[in-house]
Amino acid sequence: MKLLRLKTVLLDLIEDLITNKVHNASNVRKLVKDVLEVLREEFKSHNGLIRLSEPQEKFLVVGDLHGDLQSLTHILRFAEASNIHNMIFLGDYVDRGENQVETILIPLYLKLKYPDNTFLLRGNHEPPEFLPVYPHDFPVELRLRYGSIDGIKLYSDFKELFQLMPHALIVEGTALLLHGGPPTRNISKHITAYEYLLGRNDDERFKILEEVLWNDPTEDTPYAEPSYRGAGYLFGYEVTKSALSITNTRVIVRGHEPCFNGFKLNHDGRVVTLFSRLGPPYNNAYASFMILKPRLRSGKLIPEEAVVRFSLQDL
Ligand SMILES: [Mn+2]
Repeated sequence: MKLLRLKTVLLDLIEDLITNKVHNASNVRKLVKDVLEVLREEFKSHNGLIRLSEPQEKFLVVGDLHGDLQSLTHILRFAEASNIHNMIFLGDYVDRGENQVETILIPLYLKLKYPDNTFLLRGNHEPPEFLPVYPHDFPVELRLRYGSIDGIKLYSDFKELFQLMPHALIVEGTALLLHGGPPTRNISKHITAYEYLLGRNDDERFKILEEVLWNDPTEDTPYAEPSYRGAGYLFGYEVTKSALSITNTRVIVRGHEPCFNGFKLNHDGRVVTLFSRLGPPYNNAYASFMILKPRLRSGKLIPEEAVVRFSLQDL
């Protein structure tokens, strides 16, 4: 396993990628195509669900970024200073924010350089064809930056890339990570984690992907109710309990919802929501990320202790 040398990566990124390559459509297309190849190869083996054995090293988990390059840089510097080599992103890299192109290119670059240490989950703003999202100004931003011909080509490369992003990740015995939430359907003692999180046929696969990308936790019902978002469901603590049991994990870590204090807990601390961006339109006081430590099985996971918060003053 190649160790992530963030100091070098950051220098590369800031000096090279942001100042030069990012302005050149053919460089960006090459980066996207190279990452596509890596993701295509990986998808063949995981089919949408990544399973990692209990980690020997720390993992840093990043929530929604939505174009916030400053927060992303802050988080990478923290990882560098703390000697953390593994990163899991929970999706929603793009839409909103003037730096949304950089904010997705940096995780892609990390994936290319450190494929075994970097995991890029899919968010609802990396939408499947059947589930459009609003606002979705990413394709507009690509056209503005690279012109309409290259911008349209690039967006079509990105769409292919979104299809290959994993839907969920299980850290064995520890955590279930996904963008929205666990599915409210097909809950049974006999279902496997693969069937539960990916569906047992094409029809289920689409419905479950919608839930995984769009669901939010609620304290108002133990099971499920329709979501105010018009897609996905609100899931109650019974769904959380079942999802943890089916996936043999202890906590669900997800993004998707803005949090004024950077993060929030639901269902007795068994659902952690991370929001890793600052600034408008949410103007949240804090953003956050989370550190998953190895050998959690023997100790107690205290979400409040694992979450690191930061504000605009820290950037
Ligand atoms: Mn989202």
